[in-house]
Order: sequence, then structure tokens, then C-alpha cells
Amino acid sequence: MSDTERSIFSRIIAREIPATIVAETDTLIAIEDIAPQAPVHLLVVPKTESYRNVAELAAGDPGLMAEMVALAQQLADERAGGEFRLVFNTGPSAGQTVFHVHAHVLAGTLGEGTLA
Ligand code: DGP
Repeated sequence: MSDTERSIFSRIIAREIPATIVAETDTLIAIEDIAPQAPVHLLVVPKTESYRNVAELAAGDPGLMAEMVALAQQLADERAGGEFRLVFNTGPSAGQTVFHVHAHVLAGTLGEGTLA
């Protein structure tokens, strides 16, 4: 696979480009979002590039999706008293820009009813 075909997250996972990595497991990486929309804004990303969005992930590997939720909870426990918002943008019109499934973990003081 050429560099242009690989996602930005695959290149971060391979340490080819820098990111602030806050957690890593055999299957997942968590990084700080480059453009934070909340006091805590992390991205939980499966290492596999097999799923473009959360619908594909849920159909193909629900256990991996559960691992993502568990890591989001762990990070929120460590950084924000255990409460968080989990956002999966799905499709360009919904704001998805990177087509390698990832969860936005938003925490801290969030505005009422806002969507990041
Ligand atoms: P989405 O719009 O849901 O596809 O989210 C993509 C997120 O990825 C967006 O919030 C910004 C973040 N992002 C894009 N490029 C980079 C990068 O090079 N480093 C980091 N840390 N985050 C990135």
C-alpha cells in the first residue's frame, strides 16, 4: 500500500508522523486530536485499517468496537472524572474527514447540546 493510500492514522501508528500518544494496546491507539473541540479531546483508533466507519466496524468486529468504548472510559476516568461524549462522524456530510474508523472522546465542560 502506498503512502497516499494509507490513512493519516496508520502513519501515526507506524510512528512515521508525530502525534501525542496517550494510550496504546495491541489493537488500539489513543492520541490527542490536533484541533481540540473540548477541554479533553482524544481520538481512539483501531490499528487495523479494515473499517472506514463505525457501521462497518460494528458489523465486522463488534468486540473491537467494545474495546474502543472501554478505552474511552479508561481515558475519561483518568482525565475527566469518568464522564465523556463519544462521537463517530460517519460520512463526509456528517463531518468525517479521515476514513479510518475513529472515536472522538470529548470530555471536560461541554456546551449544552453541542455536537463537536
Ligand atoms: P473526523 O472529522 O471525524 O474524520 O475526525 C478526524 C480528526 O482527526 C479531526 O478532529 C482532526 C484529527 N486529525 C487530522 N489529522 C491529524 C493529525 O495529523 N494528527 C492528529 N493528532 N489529529 C489529526
